[in-house]
Amino acid sequence: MSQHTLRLVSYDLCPYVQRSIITLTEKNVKYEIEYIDLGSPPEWFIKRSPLKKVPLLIVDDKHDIFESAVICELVDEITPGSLHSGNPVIKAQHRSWIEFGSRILDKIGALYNSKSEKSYVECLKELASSFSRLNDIVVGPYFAGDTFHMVDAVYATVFRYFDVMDSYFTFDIFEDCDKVNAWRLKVAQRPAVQTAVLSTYQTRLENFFINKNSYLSTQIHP
Ligand SMILES: N[C@@H](CCC(=O)N[C@@H](CS)C(=O)NCC(=O)O)C(=O)O
Repeated sequence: MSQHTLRLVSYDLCPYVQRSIITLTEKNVKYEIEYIDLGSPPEWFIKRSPLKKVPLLIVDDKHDIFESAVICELVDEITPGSLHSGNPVIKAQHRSWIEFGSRILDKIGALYNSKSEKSYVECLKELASSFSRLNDIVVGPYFAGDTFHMVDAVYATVFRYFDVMDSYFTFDIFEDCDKVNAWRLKVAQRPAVQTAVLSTYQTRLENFFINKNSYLSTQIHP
């Protein structure tokens, strides 16, 4: 429940939008969603979004809130309960790993934009190393044990890429990461995670990869 009217301006493939949607759903918040075409964003969006990025949360028709971390924190604060630990140090630690998750998203972007096999393989190695590092810290079944936190929402959007990309790889990127792999499967079962994307997500993401004309595009055999 929230006393505010919330409108989430979104792009259907955006992982940062997804983490906002997961947070809104987990916190049982009523909101409207508006998808825009990022390739040709409407004029009103360019005016309202200083970084010209989604997600943008319009609160009470007048306050424009940008940056997914800020949006998620706001949604958490204006609703009962919290997706963070009550312990400030643990909360800070989760926020640190949320940053790490955003850097993994950067690496995923570098992967699907890589033009050469060499840089593609380099990105895959960096991703495998990030998951291996995560494996040392994950408690299981969720990041910090039995409770779903905001950090879990962030990684759910990271893992979703691999539901589509796994079939392009000749190896299992999670092979040596038993805890991360179990965590990945666990968050994928969460209803808020499942409903954070449209039913067309897989096909749209695959087409997005194909249109990149990158090394990854050549690995796709639909
Ligand atoms: N740091 C931002 C990243 C958001 C972001 O990169 N959004 C992408 C779509 S996934 C975007 O709007 N890109 C449009 C652009 O860069 O022009 C956040 O956490 O909200």
